Amino acid sequence: MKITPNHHLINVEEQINEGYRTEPEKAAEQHLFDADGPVMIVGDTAIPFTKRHTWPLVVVLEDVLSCEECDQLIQLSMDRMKRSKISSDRVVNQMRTSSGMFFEESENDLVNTIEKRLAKIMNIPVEHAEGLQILKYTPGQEYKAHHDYFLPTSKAASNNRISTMVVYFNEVEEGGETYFPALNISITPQKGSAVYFEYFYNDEELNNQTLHGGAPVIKGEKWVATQWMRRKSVR
Ligand SMILES: O=C(O)CCC(=O)C(=O)O
Repeated sequence: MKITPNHHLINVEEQINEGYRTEPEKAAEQHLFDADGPVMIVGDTAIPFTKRHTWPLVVVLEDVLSCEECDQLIQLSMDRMKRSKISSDRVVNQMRTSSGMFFEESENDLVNTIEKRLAKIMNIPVEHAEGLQILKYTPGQEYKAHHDYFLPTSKAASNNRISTMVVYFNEVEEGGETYFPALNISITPQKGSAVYFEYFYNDEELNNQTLHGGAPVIKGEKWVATQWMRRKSVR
């Protein structure tokens, strides 16, 4: 049988359910992202990336979207933006003051192409991808530091998130960095670039360290897309 990331994820889950894991599996941590080399080839495009942190893995990628794709996604979402909510219960909270919307899965050709590209980069089958979320921040708006995975007490944790990619649609005049306080990393949005990180480690401490937030925008606007991957298929 050909081993795909999908099979790998399901096998790991089966083993956990059975309470069986070998000593080497317990000790070994693996990255989901194929982080060998400084460039990833996706279709006919070379996507350069820089590792900003290895455990947990935080990678900054350039040229994930073209300028035209960024502009088109802003155009397609701007009339559908609503005040952002948080957690699986979808509640309004001061943690997150941006506005946002979700595209339906493969809602149109552009979204379909981009979902497939992001899944390829994230090295997870597109069936594990939540609908693409678009966020817009105006001055003063932010997303305070949080984890993307659900707490074990949440119903959503039975098919938890395992990795995230935040893609930047524009350069922000001032503020709006994505920051990881536990890792002392801050990423300045560049049009078409992205930050990727994952939290599918055996060691919960590594997962905890992916705490991150969107710093308040001081001047200008900030537009991003967030792609979350789940451990099991969602479509
Ligand atoms: O806006 C950002 O820089 C981060 C967004 C984010 O943390 C998220 O969507 O989970």
